[in-house]
Amino acid sequence: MALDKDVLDQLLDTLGRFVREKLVPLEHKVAEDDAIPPEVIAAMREMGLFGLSIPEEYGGLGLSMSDEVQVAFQLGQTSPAFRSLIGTNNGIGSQGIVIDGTEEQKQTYLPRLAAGEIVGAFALTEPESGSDAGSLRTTARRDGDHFILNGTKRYITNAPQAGLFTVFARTDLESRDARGVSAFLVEAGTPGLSLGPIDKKMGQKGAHTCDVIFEDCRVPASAILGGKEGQGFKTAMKVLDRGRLHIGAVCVGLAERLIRDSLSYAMERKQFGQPLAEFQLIQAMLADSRAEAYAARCMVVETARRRDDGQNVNTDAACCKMFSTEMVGRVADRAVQIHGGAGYIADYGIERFYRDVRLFRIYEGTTQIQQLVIARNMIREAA
Ligand code: COS
Repeated sequence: MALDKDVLDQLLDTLGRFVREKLVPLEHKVAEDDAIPPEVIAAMREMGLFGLSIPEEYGGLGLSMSDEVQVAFQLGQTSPAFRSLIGTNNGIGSQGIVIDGTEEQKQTYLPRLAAGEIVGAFALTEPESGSDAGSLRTTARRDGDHFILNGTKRYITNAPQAGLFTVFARTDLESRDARGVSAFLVEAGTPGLSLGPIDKKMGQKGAHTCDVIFEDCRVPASAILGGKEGQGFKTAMKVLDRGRLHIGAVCVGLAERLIRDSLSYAMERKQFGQPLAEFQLIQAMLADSRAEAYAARCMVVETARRRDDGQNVNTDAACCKMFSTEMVGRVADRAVQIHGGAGYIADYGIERFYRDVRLFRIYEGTTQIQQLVIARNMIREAA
């Protein structure tokens, strides 16, 4: 259900101000400290940002996808680390429960995720299984009315902070593909669950990933998401459909921020006796960025609307993810070019965004996986 227009406008207005006045001034510090200050986390909890996509009956704001992308356009206007903190509770760390969870699982976890009391994480990727998610090797061996988990998950976003992991593991030990995979809800602190050291990343400092290791980690059968074995891979794919659209929206926000910064620099900085913005070769870069960001915005808005209408947006969400993430890469590259030497120097923050946006083309399904999803669906529809 969509929020009342006035309520949504108010939320977007408050969020816009929060981003401009509180988050943007902290960008450099968050990158330097590799941490988001606790008062910012508290303010994000207060604004309900951890529960944007969680239904109201479980304590969230219950935003429609159309509303959620508007929020992501705003939150995208600053360092992605801020968005990442709330990203898993609204996306991959909660949506499995929202979409496929039992009523009891929803009651147990969604209110705490919505309040930001716990952080959720999505444990799919493994050392030997990334794009080929269906080939994962983590096992869940049945032992009476329990399962025993063994395996390692890799690059798990927010794992160092997480209170709840949605873990994908093979319950059909004979299987090799997606069909033998189930999803489990595993709480942090469960004996046998441990974390590796925090990964040193290229960018997005302040957002953390690490390995999650399961060694004879015993969980009750009631921890199976939705209560049904063998459904885990489908749950993962449904969660990613939604996540990919959200990432597309974040990239639009970031591109718009970079275009604004590039334009104001180009209007201020003078060379050959006039502002950079007067040079047609600079104008071409600004115009290309503007048109591409606008195209991405339109795609995201339209796909969100169609998803809210109940249509299958698997292909379109992949189109949005692919186009928007590649688009923001080009926009960030032009932003560095327009800033010239200043674009390469840390003080201006442009090189930081250039590194930050690189991740978007990789996680929640690489560009190549989106191409594959799009083309496979095209062939299937035509057949
Ligand atoms: N919604 C619902 N069900 C879906 C689905 C979706 N979006 N996509 C696939 N499925 C179902 C299929 O219908 C199929 O079901 P049946 O066995 O009943 O026919 C099952 O899931 C397996 O699908 P498929 O045969 O397409 O699986 P593949 O192993 O070929 O994998 C890709 C498909 C490559 C698309 C998938 O592995 C993928 O998305 N990989 C990238 C993973 C990723 O994004 N990782 C990022 C890290 S997580 S942040």
